[in-house]
Amino acid sequence: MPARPPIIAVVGHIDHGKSTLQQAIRNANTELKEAGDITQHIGAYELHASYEGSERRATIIDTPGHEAFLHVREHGLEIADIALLVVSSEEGWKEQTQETYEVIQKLKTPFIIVFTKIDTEKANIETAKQSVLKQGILLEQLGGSIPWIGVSSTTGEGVSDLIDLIFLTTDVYEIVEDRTDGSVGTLVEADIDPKVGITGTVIVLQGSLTSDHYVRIGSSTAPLRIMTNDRGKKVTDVVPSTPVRIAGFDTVPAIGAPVFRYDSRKDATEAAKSAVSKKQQRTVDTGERGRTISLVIRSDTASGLTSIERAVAAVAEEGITFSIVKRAVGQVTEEDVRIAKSQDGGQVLGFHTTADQRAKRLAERTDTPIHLFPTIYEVTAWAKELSQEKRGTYELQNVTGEASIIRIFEEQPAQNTYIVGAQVTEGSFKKGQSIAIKRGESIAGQFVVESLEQRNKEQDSVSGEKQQFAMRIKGEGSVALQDTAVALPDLTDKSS
Ligand SMILES: Nc1nc2c(ncn2[C@@H]2O[C@H](COP(=O)(O)OP(=O)(O)OP(=O)(O)O)[C@@H](O)[C@H]2O)c(=O)[nH]1
Ligand SMILES: [Mg+2]
Repeated sequence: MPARPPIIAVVGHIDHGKSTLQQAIRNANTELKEAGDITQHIGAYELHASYEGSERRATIIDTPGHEAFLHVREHGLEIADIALLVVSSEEGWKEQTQETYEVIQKLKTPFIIVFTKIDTEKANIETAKQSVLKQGILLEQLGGSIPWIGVSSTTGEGVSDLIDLIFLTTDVYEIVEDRTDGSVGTLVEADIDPKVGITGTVIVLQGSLTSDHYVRIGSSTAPLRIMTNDRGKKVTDVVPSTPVRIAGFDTVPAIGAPVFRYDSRKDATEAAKSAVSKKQQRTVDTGERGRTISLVIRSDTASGLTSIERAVAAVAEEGITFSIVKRAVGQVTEEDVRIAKSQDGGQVLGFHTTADQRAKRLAERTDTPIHLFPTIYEVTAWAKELSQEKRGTYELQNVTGEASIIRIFEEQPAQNTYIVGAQVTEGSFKKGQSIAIKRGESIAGQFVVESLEQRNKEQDSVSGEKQQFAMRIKGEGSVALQDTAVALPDLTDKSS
């Protein structure tokens, strides 16, 4: 099997300097562009370098560090031969470093630890090393065999040593063209380019692609007439381990899927027809009955859509379900608004995209919300707020008791536990029940009643107007004097 250049994934916690490092490696001699944007997609770039007197090539995959993009990091690592696990020497090991490391372990990807930002005032590489050692990762020269290096992407210190280390490390492994399913590569990203239509970024792993071929990914096909490299230049011939952007797909292909090559359009379309289109489950079900929020989701890329799905699933409150009724790459269209409108309370959610004029007009006319967010943070914040709001209105319509908070006996915010005194205004309170804390018009917290006490005796429930009692509650949010505790119906008892 012929050897091919290595594919290197740059992974790690948000803001630890992955994109800047990727640029510094790639452009060892040229000026850095202003980095610092939150990366929201996968990016694949070619590195040309000389190592031990010969010209070498590698493909570097930049991945986002934000927690919402775990799946993008996973895709990146799946095709990588080695990983650069970036750890900021200012911050050391963090949550997404850990999460990413777990993927590296699962896939058994060889990795190099790269301590970034060594030029800054806050940098402390010794502390950063300690944070890595604490994970049981035994670094070279410190009793172990895991290669590591400190770099500054800003001053360039350590960058050429890192490039050497990359080739030194990859040369230990046999990196060959070893696809066994007959495919030529993997799709790493898909988007819609306003000028050339649906495009896919493919990394070729075996054989080659030339401009007279056709490709198929799942049931999506494209001719190879318009192929561009990572610098936007037109190419006609692509060899293994090279990333290439292919324009002209008929439908949006799925990321992570294998790419097959054909000599004629007819062969490609016939194969596409017989390709089983596995309809993915689109509903993000939180497992509880209750309110459903219908969404039409749009993003400029296929991975963006998955990010939206993950973001909304992660924030869904108990009893709230986000149901994705349509997902598509590109701008929000009139048809999207029509579909959202046909659902009770349906909304359009766009991440990193825009809405066309007709869509906006229809949305205004029909009072259908279109929410467009440039970052996944805002998607998460919006979904969180919406699901809390829905939960609030749902439960406040079905309350089984109400009491005013008249004393705070004990506060343990670190454990989210409070012991409060309350006076019933109506209904009843039960041990084990969920309660909401209302402050004015808003919900300040949601808790579970761990224990109830009246006249120094434990009770299972308390009812009756003006009854005073104490309760120990644990949950989320806060509670203060003059708040109202609202006893909530048991969601599992009710069908909605
Ligand atoms: N001084 C200094 N600043 C750096 C260095 N590397 C990165 N930075 C800065 O750190 C910030 C974050 O860098 P990015 O490269 O965008 O971080 P990232 O890991 O790609 O972030 P995400 O893609 O959002 O996960 C930017 O403001 C960079 O300019 C470095 O070596 N030295
Ligand atoms: Mg980045």
